Amino acid sequence: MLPPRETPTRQRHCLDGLWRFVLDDGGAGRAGGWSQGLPRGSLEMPVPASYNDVLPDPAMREHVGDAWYERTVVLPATWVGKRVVLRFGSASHRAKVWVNGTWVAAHDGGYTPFEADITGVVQLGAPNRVTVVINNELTWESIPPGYVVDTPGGRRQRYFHDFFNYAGLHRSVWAYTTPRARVDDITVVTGVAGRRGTVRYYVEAAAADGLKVRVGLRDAEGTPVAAAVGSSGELSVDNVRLWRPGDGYLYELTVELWGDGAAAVDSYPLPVGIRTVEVAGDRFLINGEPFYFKGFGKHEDSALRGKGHDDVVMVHDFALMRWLGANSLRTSHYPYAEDVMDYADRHGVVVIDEAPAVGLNMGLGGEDSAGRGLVTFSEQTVGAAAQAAHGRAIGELIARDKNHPSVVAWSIANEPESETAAARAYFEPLVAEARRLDPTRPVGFANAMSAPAQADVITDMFDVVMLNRYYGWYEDPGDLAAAEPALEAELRAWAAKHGKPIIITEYGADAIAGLHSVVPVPWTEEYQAELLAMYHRVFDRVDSVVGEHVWAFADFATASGVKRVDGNKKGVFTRDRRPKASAHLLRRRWRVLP
Ligand code: BDP
Repeated sequence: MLPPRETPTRQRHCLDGLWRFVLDDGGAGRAGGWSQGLPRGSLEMPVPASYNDVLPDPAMREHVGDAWYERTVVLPATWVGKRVVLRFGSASHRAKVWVNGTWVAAHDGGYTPFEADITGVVQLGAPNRVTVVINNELTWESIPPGYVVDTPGGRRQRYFHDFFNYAGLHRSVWAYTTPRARVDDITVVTGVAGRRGTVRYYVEAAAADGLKVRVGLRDAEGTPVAAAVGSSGELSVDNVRLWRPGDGYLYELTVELWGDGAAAVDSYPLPVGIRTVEVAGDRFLINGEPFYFKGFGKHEDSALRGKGHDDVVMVHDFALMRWLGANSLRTSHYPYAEDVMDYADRHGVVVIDEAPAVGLNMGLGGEDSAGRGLVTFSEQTVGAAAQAAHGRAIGELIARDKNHPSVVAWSIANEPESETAAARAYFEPLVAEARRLDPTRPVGFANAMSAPAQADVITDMFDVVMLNRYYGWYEDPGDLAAAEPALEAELRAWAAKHGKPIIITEYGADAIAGLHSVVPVPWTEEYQAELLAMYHRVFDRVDSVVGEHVWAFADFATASGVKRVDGNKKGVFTRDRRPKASAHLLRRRWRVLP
């Protein structure tokens, strides 16, 4: 799916800002026809943002159910004759959209974009009412899963993952135009042979009978380097400048549709980084060279905004990662805003791109033991419906992110149950689907500590071993002397069993910023730093380890629970991005580690 861009043939208009907002507790909105106009109220809600923390109201924070957004928009009269599209970067977790009271779109899944052709319902040059209802309930049919319980205090959401169930219009909303005959999708696959780069391209055009596809590739200075005619083909670039970690060099592929006229009918520019990715034995190769991942699992999370995308937070976070010497991140535990992916492309930051499949493991319990006593994979719990939703989520992730050079691997789940035959049956078709959709990138999943090498029965289907490990925290808390050999033995077991590259996708400890002790004890900054240093000693001894992603970049909000103090405190930075002692330790290591 192509993001909206301004081009010689396309315009766009941003619908971010304050929208009218009404929480709907009992489903009155759907029954009462709020799609034809919201009841008058005084609430306004910023977009993009989660709604939960904007107003200091427990009912807003813990709301379970529908929330309605509405605004008026006037789009330029000059758009007459064009195809007009309304596009949402994300709406958590499902949404329905109306324009002037006519239903135009529905979407399930809180972390991927969706759009609607509104040409037939929009009035150009006049006010239009855009209405959206979003619903934040996690169910046994959604990814991530959850369930809603009735309590004496009202309906409550239960879920099995360790981050707050923020909801809202989390990313930008755009109206944009395309010509009727248009470039609908582009796929590029790049290759390198010596000093020559190749860009294979596939263009899907719509309503474009009789039109020709022309493509042209320019380097970052704007100099044309290759061109071709036809809806698919291969471009060749001599003396190629590769996209590399730390050097996000981008070419631009302009795809045009031409008729007999003097100008292109449609024109769309796609940034292209030329690079290769490959797993060879226990190495992870980018451009044929072994790559070592240094960085974090993160969250889209900040004060007040929740999961709302914010350019200030994004640029600051990337700057802090650079300050530390990090070169990569995992989009734990869901696809991040497209702005983040674009930024990573431009700045040479390597990304493991994760599907929103988290909490598929009742054995881990969940923060308030929501999963206790439940079987993970069954028709009453995570069954065929969730598996289908999971497949769709993988499909939408790959469709959205397939052209990003920064993305070097897909993670199709975080800490799922992976030690049972049911898990294998669940994952087999999903792995096959990910490979079918993208045969060019390694596929992995982040393995939970409860399924060590001898217990896991699914890793053979994947290209990389990705491990989340908490020796010295959930296991042997406070005892690094016991944790160190246990960690090393486990990593060696994985290396011996699979011979694949091992990326440590999580390791860390909670630390309350400002809590210190001479003898490092859990929850202090000293203990967090010493734990990381212990892991680093082990990583440096185990050859198959090709990467270290600390959990987590910054402290983040979670559901309430007795193991969480105002959220998860495993951040190397506080939630407002102040460094803990461990940040300085990582900086000393990562700035010299190749
Ligand atoms: C892992 C999860 C991550 C949690 C982390 C923790 O992948 O989402 O936040 O542990 O417990 O199980 O801090």
